[in-house]
Amino acid sequence: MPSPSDLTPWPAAEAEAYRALGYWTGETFGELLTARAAATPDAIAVVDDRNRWTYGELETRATSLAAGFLEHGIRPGDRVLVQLPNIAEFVEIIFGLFHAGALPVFCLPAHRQSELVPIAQASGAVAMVTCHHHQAFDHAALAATLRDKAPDLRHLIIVADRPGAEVPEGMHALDELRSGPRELPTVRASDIAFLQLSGGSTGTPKLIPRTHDDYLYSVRRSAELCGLDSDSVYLAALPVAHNFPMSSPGILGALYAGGTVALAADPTPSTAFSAIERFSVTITGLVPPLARLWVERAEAGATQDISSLQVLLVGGARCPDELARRIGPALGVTLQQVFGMAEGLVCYTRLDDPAEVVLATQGRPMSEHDQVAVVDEDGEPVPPGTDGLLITKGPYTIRGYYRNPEANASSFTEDGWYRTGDVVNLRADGNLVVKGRLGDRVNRGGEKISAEEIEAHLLDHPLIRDAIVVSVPDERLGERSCVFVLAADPASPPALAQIRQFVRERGVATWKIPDLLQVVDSFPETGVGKISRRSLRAELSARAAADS
Ligand code: OOB
Repeated sequence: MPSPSDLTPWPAAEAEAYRALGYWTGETFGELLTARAAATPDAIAVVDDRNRWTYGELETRATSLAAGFLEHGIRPGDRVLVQLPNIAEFVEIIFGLFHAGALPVFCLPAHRQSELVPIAQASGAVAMVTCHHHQAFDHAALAATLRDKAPDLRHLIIVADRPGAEVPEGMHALDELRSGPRELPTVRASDIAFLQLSGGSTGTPKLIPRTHDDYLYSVRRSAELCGLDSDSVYLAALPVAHNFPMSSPGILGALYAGGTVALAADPTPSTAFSAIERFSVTITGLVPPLARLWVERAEAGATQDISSLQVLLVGGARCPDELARRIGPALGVTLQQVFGMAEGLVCYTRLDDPAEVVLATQGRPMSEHDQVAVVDEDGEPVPPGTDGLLITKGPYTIRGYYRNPEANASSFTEDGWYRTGDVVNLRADGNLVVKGRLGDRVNRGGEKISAEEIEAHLLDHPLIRDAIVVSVPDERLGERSCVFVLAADPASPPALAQIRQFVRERGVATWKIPDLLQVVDSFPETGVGKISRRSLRAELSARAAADS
């Protein structure tokens, strides 16, 4: 079982208040599915290219998997890495784990060894559920490598490429696990339900423990604010394990509302528009670069009928105002901006907000009991209407990372506020405008890159003496990554293709591979005796932005 220190609790008085307000209801995700399956067993819960399951079927499948997980020695409280593409099995698997009281650790399909080894180690995961192949990548082989490097990782469970297809020796096919009914453990809603990953963290991964109580509240509130009901069909176009398609309002919001979850194999307009047409999708969520692709395709005249789509959420990175204005007319939808983070706080524009608010702000906190404050670098409040750093606490924002006291010391104030690192402007009407970020993170179209992580890899390259990674504005992605390099031998500087290949071979997620390279003779002086990489990054970033 996880030790209590795995979860930094909310102060007792606040926890009591959230219960008294009816925010934390004591219901678990497993109980939610059981209740929905009892109420509307024949309603369609999940559809993808190959499957179509009712709530009754989903519940049967999930309880059967839960029995199998328990029979294979996965115990309540155990952590289980889940790395899957957008397939219906993702839903039955996570509910199987919820029913078994085990904790999914949500990994993304693009994660590779360099992300997954530290995640496996930090979470102490005993099992991994993954697919065999996806987009020409052998995930089962990756899982085998992880098993060699993470001693606790004992069970590898594989979703076979086709039903009945072979999986590598020493691994279990998911279908083998399905087992008869069995008594399931009692799960407490105040316990951790799963671990999410913080975007762009480095070193010991920042694992985010979310409880059933707090997360289900955020799901319920999101479903309300995004207008979900039992007729809603939510399309998971973004990678489904990410917090945004999971809960804003996401697949969990759709299931909470008794609606349908549809999964698209990828978010490109051709695949996703076909899914919208086929499954009569009513709502989905996208990062801005994808929203732009969809808008461009629709403006050019799409062949598919996407008229069922009513609401498009856009978030994960700042949506340019110009793009925001085109979304409604091009796609025939109501735009809803969302500014959220896996640590908790989620802000939405409301469906009935005036156009100015929807087009130019990232909305306001979803809970009346979210506390937000805008402060300077010393933690002092800035004058109203001035840009500053956003800090927050509330009924679904964590008070600490999982087993990571170091990150807790820097990311939380002594009185429990989470330092988002985002620079925002809080308008008089309560809506936030996101202006940027403090620190060393590139937000590449919603995918976060830690500058420090990539620099550490680059410093191992024989042709590189020193390297600094900065973000450069990019019309499509919002930001891209640029590496400034001091060559080990100025006569033979590295080429971009070489460093891209080097970083790829380090086994990092594809979006982290540097986009641009600038070889320089020296880094700018910071004016302080000690070299501050942070101020160097700021300076190089400004220079790269001016050049681009
Ligand atoms: C979402 O979650 P994460 O954990 O991958 O990233 C959170 C960070 C925020 O701190 C902020 O820097 C950035 O992503 N961000 C935005 C934004 N939404 C997120 N920056 C500007 N404008 C926005 N609308 O990205 C996430 C989680 C739940 C819902 C939506 C996004």
